[in-house]
Amino acid sequence: MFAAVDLGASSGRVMLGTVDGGEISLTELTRFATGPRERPGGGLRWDVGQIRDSVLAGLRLAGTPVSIGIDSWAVDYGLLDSTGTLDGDVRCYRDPRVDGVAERVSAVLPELYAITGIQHLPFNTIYQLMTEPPERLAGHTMLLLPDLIGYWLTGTIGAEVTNASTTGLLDATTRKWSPAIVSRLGFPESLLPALRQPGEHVGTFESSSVVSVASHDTASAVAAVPFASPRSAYISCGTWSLVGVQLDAPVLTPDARAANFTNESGVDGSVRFLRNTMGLWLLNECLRVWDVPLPPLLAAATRAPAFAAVVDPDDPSFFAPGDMPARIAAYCARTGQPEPPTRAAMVRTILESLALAHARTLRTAARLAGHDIDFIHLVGGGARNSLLCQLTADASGIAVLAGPVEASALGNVLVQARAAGVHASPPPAFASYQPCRSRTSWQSAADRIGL
Ligand code: ADP
Ligand code: LRH
Repeated sequence: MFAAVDLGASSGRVMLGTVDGGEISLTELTRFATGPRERPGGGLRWDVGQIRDSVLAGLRLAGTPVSIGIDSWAVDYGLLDSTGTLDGDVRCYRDPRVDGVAERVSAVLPELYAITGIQHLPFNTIYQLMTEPPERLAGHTMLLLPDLIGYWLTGTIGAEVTNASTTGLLDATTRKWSPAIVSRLGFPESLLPALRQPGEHVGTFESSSVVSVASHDTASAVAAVPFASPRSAYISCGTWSLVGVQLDAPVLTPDARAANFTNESGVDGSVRFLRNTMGLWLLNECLRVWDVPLPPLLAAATRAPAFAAVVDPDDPSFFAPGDMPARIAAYCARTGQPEPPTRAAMVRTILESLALAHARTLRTAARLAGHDIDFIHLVGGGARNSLLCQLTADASGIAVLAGPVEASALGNVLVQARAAGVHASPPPAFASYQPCRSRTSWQSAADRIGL
């Protein structure tokens, strides 16, 4: 038995994974909300104390698993002082402190993309670190969230490489911290701990080994994609939609940079060549305002008329937490479209807009990777949204294979099983959606907002 701690930006869970005849099954031991909180006086933080306590409570229900692995969302970190104590809060990547920082770094380091291959996202760790006062970095060690939780379990320090690749400080070719970036930006070398590979034993918690899995949740999710062919793409769909393909080597070309594609490190030296799209965040934020359950709303959205309005999910106005329905209404007004008249119509607008963004990004991925896409594997919580799966098939003209839902936890268990010498493979997709609506209507919807 293996315990997988999987921390998503909307919920965290501790799962127990068992492998029987090569097949993994998961039992959910605990699930808890993780979402960021506004701190009095300003600033968005994660409540890492509560996350740690919930993880410990979940692990207590796990008995004595062979091993424990931890994965979470990327880029966010805590700073340990010289006594090994967390100094200050763990800020959320949606905190506005990073506004304008990326432009400053580009001026000093124009070759950043050529070194790291990492998509320009304003919240990458490199930009967050630039906002720290130098005295907060001196004598401190940066631990990404799964490494921080692992440190609290084992007392050992390290940086798992798949998640380290999201920082914007790792060289995509050597898969080591980039000395050029660290020295040019003046970060102390002691800030970055030694790298760890997925599958390494990193310490012990009670009587269980703690194994460094693919600790970036998206790396774990992609490790669990049951690829139907080498030319299949994936969408890891939860708070974000991570849309791309798996490659053997990074693509660091000016074209890839212009398309803002990222080359994150995956297991076994693979590269996750993908682009972030805003994802189900838009829907979650609407639900938070409306305070209603999702399933009946999705049923109503299935019956709502198509293309009431369309939005660009990556519009910066949707990034911060807040009144999402009002922001979507404002976007529609700005682009000369009627406001979706009902909640169901609003949900349909969000899902059609996500499907369009998925299709657009997949077209770019195919162009940059130099091959057509046979199937789209849609994994993560979004795989439960059959309307989104069907719309994605329709908008792209490519069949969507849905599932697994708990892809990150499964990828987490896969790496642990392998480290223990147990053969395991991901479960197959549980549903498939064939494209069945003309793509012309999608193009005219996209044309409305110039996409
Ligand atoms: P994260 O790891 O980013 O927290 P998940 O992969 O857990 O995200 O996916 C969470 C999303 O899954 C929710 O935001 C919701 O939109 C979707 N989801 C969860 N349950 C259902 C359901 N019953 N039907 C449709 N969608 C669902
Ligand atoms: C998804 C994810 C994604 C990152 C974002 C910060 O949970 O890890 O891959 O870009 O969160």
